[in-house]
Amino acid sequence: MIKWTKFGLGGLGLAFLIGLLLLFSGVLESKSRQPGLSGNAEQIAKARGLTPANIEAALKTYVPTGKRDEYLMFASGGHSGQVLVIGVPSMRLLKVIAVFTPEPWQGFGQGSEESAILLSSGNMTVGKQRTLNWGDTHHPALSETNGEYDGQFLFINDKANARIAVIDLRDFETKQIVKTPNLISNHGGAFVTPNTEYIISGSQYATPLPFHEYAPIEQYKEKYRGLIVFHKFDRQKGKIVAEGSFQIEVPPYWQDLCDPGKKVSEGWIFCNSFNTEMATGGIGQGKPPFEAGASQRDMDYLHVINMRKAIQIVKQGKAKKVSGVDVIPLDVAVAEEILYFVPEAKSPHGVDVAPDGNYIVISGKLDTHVTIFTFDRIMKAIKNKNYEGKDPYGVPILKYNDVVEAQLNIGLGPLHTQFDNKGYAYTSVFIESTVAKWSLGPPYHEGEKAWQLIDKIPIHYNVGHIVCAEGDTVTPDGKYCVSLNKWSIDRFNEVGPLYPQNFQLLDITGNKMKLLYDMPIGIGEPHYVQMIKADKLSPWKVYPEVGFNPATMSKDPNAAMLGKERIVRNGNKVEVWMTALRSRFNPEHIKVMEGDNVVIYITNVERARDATHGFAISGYNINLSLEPGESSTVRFTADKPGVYPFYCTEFCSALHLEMAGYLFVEPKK
Ligand code: CUK
Ligand code: CUA
Repeated sequence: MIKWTKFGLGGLGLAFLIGLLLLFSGVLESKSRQPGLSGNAEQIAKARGLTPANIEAALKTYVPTGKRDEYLMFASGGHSGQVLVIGVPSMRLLKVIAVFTPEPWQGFGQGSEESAILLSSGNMTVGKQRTLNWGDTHHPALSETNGEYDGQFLFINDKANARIAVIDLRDFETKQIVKTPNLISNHGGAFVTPNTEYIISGSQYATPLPFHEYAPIEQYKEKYRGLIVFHKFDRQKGKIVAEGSFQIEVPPYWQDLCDPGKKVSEGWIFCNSFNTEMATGGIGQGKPPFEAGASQRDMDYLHVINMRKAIQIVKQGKAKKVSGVDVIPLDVAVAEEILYFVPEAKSPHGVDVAPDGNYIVISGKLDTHVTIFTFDRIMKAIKNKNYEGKDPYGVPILKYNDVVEAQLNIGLGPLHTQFDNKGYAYTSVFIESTVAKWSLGPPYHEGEKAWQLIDKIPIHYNVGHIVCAEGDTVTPDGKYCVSLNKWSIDRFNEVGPLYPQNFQLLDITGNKMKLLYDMPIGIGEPHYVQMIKADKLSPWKVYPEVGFNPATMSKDPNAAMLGKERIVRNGNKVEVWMTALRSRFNPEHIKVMEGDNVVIYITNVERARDATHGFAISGYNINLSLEPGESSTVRFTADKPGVYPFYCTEFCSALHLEMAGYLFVEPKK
């Protein structure tokens, strides 16, 4: 039994909440014996064992049917290689955007020529060609204008294969996959500059440069290198372009996350690193394993990069072409003074530039502190050439005491930091499984000190990243944060030894954080997420024209159109122009000979919202998704004689089952 009065939740507020529930639950009163589903709100709450805090959380997160969420999260889908779109505060999953992995429902990599080209464009270009069909997505980045999310594009990296994908937020589909030249893997990406001129990405595990060259581990210091990559983005084209893209060679420390400067620090890039020890592992040869070797020193180096100057240097022709890309060699980067190091706490992970652009927050995974540097101090130290010394590659190291603004003890294992609109920062604390709230800079609130720990909330468990509403912009919203937890242990129904991840929604409107909701994630291990105000997005409801090709984002001149359906044979090539409309394909019979090359151009000529058709051919491993207006192409060799039904795979109408046809493949005589 719950004694409502026992909870100190602000009597008035609570009475209001319960009143509200009672008001809406009168209709539910009945004598039915279904505990938890019958009776009034108070009875239901009692039967289900809900506390007043639970009820408050429910009221803050429940979004009734037909109503929209205030924010959308774009979450990395981790190993799934995809991107998840989730509404906040309801935490409803709205979409899985196919990015690096075939996705049959969306017809992605499942027979459509357009998606096959897209997927294979990210293949490694050296050695045996393999179509990569998975990705390890880590960091989604929304495009920005003046440091604000503009709702136009989303970028995401594939750590496993050093790729970056571009998603257009008009149709929420992947438009480009770029294999980063010279890199095997990348971790510190994708991060955008405040006007999305560049998408930044950093290597993680140093490899010989260029990556396809071989060098034994004994030559680690001489031959292995890291890279900071600047992909030039052409907003008009909606594509990453080769012209203007460049890279900077950096020492073989394992570069981790980056964050571009904003406002005062715009034009500068900050990247973490660990393994400045240059440990090379070799546990089998009696050497210290990486985990020990790479964490011997107390300090690693924050890389401070003058991006504007780097751009000039490339323009002056001082870069070297490696695999066709401009790479600023390490010695040039040193000589031209575009790279500096700042000593940072042991085994750092996240680096996060605060909304004002001046504070730069670093967290050391094996430390209990967040460390705050200021851009002002860094600039002053650089100007005065006040160095502590140089690293083995000649990179100047600034004096820690010159650039540090504050250090704050928040708990063991801080990783990533986000910001709100009230002058607070929120840091995920991995080892401790908490989120810490602390005051960013001089006090904004009565009774608080500068750089003070304000609150901590336990999470469940092992938080990696944290995201807050519009948290990477120059004007974060506050209101919600989500703790992106690696372990869920005892939070959900058990589903075998592989547990879901756990996204925990936090209410950050009050002085103390409140846990509102747990969302299990049963697909991949998401790392980072960005959260955008939903009204900044204006996606298409249907494709703008019938015959629209999402790969070119324009009407396809060759699209099949209503009344122009036909089958044309030319030698052993058979071309089919087919339309899909509730509830038929036209044509319904396709007759070809064994060995013919078949091309089907197919258009969904519908204009009604949600009237999507599928197109699957049995035995040929083909399924397309045709959204209203969309035109797509399927190309295959009819090498399996027989009779193959094709049919619509979306339950589009009452006569959906009748939306079918036959492919006849006549055997060769
Ligand atoms: S990383 Cu995964 S928790 Cu790739 Cu941003 Cu920190
Ligand atoms: Cu079209 Cu089912």
